[in-house]
Amino acid sequence: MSQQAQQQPEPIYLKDYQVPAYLIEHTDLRFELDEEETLVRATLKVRRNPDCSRGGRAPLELHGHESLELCRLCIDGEILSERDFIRDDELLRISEVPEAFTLECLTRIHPQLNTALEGLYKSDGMFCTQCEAEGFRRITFYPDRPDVMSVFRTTVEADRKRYPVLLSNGNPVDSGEKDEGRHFVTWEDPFPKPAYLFALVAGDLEVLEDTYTTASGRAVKLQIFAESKDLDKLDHAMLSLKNAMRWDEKVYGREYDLDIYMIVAVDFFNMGAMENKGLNIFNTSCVLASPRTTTDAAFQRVEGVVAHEYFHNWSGNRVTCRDWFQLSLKEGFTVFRDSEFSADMNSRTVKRIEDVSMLRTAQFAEDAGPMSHPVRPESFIEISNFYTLTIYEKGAEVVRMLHTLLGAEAFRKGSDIYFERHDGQAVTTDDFVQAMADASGRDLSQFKRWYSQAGTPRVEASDSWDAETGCYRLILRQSCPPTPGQAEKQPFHMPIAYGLLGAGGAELAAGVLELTDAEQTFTFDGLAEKPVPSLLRGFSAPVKLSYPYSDDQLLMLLKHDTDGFNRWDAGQRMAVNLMQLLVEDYRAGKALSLPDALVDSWRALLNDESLDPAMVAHLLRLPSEAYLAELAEVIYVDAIHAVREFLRKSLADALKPEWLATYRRSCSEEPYAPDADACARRSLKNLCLGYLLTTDEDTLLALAEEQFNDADNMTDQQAALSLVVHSGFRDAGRRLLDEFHAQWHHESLVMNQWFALQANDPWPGALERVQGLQEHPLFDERNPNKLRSLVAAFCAQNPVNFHAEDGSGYRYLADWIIKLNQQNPQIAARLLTPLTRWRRYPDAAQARMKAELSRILAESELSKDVYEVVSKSLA
Ligand code: B3K
Ligand code: ZN
Repeated sequence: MSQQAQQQPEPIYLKDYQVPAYLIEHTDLRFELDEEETLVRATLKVRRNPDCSRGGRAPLELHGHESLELCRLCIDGEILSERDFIRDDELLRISEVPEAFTLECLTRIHPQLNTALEGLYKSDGMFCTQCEAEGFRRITFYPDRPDVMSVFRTTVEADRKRYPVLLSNGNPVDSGEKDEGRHFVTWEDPFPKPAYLFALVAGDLEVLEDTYTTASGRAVKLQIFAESKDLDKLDHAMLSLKNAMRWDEKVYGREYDLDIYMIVAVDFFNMGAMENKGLNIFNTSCVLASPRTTTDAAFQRVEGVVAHEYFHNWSGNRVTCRDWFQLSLKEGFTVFRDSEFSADMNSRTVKRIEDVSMLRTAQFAEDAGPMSHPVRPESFIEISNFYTLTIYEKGAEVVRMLHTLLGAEAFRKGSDIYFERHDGQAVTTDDFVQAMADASGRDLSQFKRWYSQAGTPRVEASDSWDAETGCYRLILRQSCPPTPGQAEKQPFHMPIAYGLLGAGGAELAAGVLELTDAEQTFTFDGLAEKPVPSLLRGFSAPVKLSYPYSDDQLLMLLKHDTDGFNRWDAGQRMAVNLMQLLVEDYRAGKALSLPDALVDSWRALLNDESLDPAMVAHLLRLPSEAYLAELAEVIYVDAIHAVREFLRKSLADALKPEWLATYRRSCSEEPYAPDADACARRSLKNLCLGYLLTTDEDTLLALAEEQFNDADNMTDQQAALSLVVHSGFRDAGRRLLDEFHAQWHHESLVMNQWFALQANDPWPGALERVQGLQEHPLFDERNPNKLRSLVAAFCAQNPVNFHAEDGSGYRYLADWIIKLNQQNPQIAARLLTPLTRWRRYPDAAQARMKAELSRILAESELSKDVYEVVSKSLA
C-alpha cells in the first residue's frame, strides 16, 4: 500500500455496531465565553453499561476533535497525567476506570476561528452551536454518539453588554452577575438526550413571545429570537409553530413536554434548521418572513421547516436514533409528518405535486449516481454526507407507503406503539417497522427491503382485455437497477394505488394493489368496457412506472381522473413524450414543430375559468430541464434547453391572447396573504407573465415593469425581476437589477435572491457575471447562504452555462471545492454534487468533469467530506 493510500479515511460499518461501554448519567457544562478563547468545564457522571459484554475490559472512549485543547482531566478529583490516557485525531482513551466515577474535563476552544460552522461558532456577533451529527466533539471530550443519552445542566457565562441573552436547552433555573460586567444563566433539561441535541446561544437578540396551551391544559412559553432589525419578520413562524403544535396533538396525539420552546434565527448556518431540545436554531432563510421581503415559496418553506423541527421533539428527540445509519428513522418519519401537515394547511394535491417533482428529479438522480445508498446505509466515511434526499425524501416515501398499506387507523396505532414503547430510547428503523407490524398484524419483512436496497425500482405495466367475458388483466413487472455494492435486488413490497376509467371518464374500480413478486397479474372481472388504468395514484410508491399510454388516453386522464396528482401526471407524461422526440429532432438538425393538439388542449385549460388555478398553474408548466435530464439516457444539455425554450416561445405565440387574459384575470386587489388560494393565483399569473415575455414584445415588457414597480409583495416583484432578467430584454434586466439593489441592499435574504437569479441566468456570460458578483461587498464566502445563492445557483441551476464546452464551469466549481475543503468541508462536499454526475453526459464532457474531480482528489489534506464524495464519484 502506498503512503497516500494508508492515510485515506476508512469507512465505518453498520455491522460493526457495538453498544457503548459506558453511560453518562449526568452532564454538567460551564461555558466561559470570550472573544479570544472559550473555556468549557464538563463534569460527567459516568457508569459502566451493564448491557456491554466487554465489561471492565473496555476502555472509556471519548470523542474529541483535534482542535480541542485539553487543559485538565480528572477522575474522582484526581488529575490524570499524559501517561493515563491515549489521544489521537478523533478519540481520547482511558484504559482503566472504575465501575462508576466522576470525570472532570477542562477544555479550551476558539469559536471565532471556527469556519466549519460545526460545534460552537460565531455567526455575525453571536455565539451559537450546531452539534448534529458529530459537532459536540468540537466543544468538549464526550461519548458523542446518539445512543449515549444524558441529562444536561448548562451554565453560560459571558459579557453582559455584548451578550445579554444566554440560552441553552430546557428551563432556566438560575442567573446572576459576575465580576467585570459578566453575567451567567444556568439551564436544566430534564429529558435525557444525546449530545447532538445540545445547543447554546449567546447574543444581543430581540424576542417575539407568545403562549400555547396544550391539549391537557399546560401553558408553554413560545419565544422566537432574532436580531432587532428582523423582529418584524417573526409572525409567520410563530403562527406556523402554534399550528404545528395543535396538528401534532390532533393527528398523532403528541403534546409538547417542556414549559418553554425557543427558536433562534442565525445567518451563518450550514443547513435549514436544527431541532435541539427546546432550543431550535434556524437559518434565517427558514424562519424570517414578511410579505414585502419574502416570496410565497419561502413563506411555505418557513411553515414546513418550523413544523419539521417541532415534530422532531417526538420523532427524533424523545425517541432518537441508535446510530447514524438509522438517520432516516427520525428524518424520513419527520419529513412524512411535515409534508402531511403542509398538505392539511394548504392544498394537498399541490403539495404532493411539488414533493414528487423534487423526488423524481433530484432524489432519483442521486439514486442513479455514485453516492446512491439505501435509506439505511451500510457504511459511510463521513456522516455529514448522508443528510441526503434519499434519507429524507425517499425515507418519507417509505413511511408514506406504510401509511398506504396499513391505512390511517392502523398507522396511527403503530405510531402510538412506537412512541410509547421507545420513549427515552435510541432505536432502529427495524423497531419502527416492528411497531407498525404489531399494530396491524401484518408481515412487513419483505417491506423492509425498502430500507436495505438502494436504487429506483422500475415497474412496467401492461394489460389485456377479453371483451366476451369482461375480464381485464393488469400485469405488473418490477425490477431495480444495480447500485454501488448491490448488483442484484430482490422484489420490493409496493402499494400501487389505482383506478380504472371508462372511455367517458367514469371510474369503474379503484383501490390499492400490493405488488410483491417480480411479475404479478391482477384480474378484474365483470367490466362493461375496456378500461384505461390510472396507475400509481398519488405517487403511491417511489418508482418509475411505465405503461404504453396513447395521447388520447392521457388526455382523457388529464380531464377526468379523480386523482388530482395523476391528472397532473398525465399532462407531464404527454409533455415529456413530446420533448423527448423534439430533443432527437434537434440533435438530428431537424426543424422543431409544435403539435396542434398540444395548443388546443392548453387553450382549453387556459379558457376554462372553472378550473382550480393551482392545478392550471401546474398543468401549464413544462417539465423542468432537470427532470428531462434525469430521464435521459445521455444528457444533452443544450438540446434539452433549446427544446424547452422553443416550446415556451411557440406556446406563448400561439396562445398570446389567452395568456394575457389569464394574467389579467389572476391579478388581485386583495391585500397579500400567503394562503393556498392566493399563492395559486400568483403562481398562475407569473407563469403567464413568463410565457408572455418570451414573445419579445415591448408592451409585454412594460407589463412586467409595471408589476415590478407596483407589487406590494416579494413574490410578484421578484417574479417580474427574474423573468425580465432571464428574457431577451437585456438592458431592461440590468436596469431592474440596479433598481432592486437600491431598494433592498439592506435586506440580506432579499439580496440572496438577487444573487441567485443572476447566477441561474441561462444567457451567455453568466460565469463572468457570477465571478464579478463575488467581489460584491454583500458576498461573503464564509456564509453558506451566500455560497448557495451564487456558487450553487450557478453550478446546480444553470445547466447550459455550467456545462459550457470550454470546461470553464467545471473548473470554476473545482476551484471553489479546493478553497472550501478546509474552510467548510460540509458545504464543499455538498456543492460538489453536479460534478459527481459525470457518467450521464456525452464523452467529451465526461472527460472534462473527471479531470476536475481528479484535480480535487490530488489535493493534499482533503477533508473526509470531500474525499468521500470525490473518491466514490471516480470509483
Ligand atoms: N437534523 C437537522 C440536520 C442536521 C444536519 C447536520 N449535518 C435538521 C433536520 O433535519 O431537521
Ligand atoms: Zn429533520
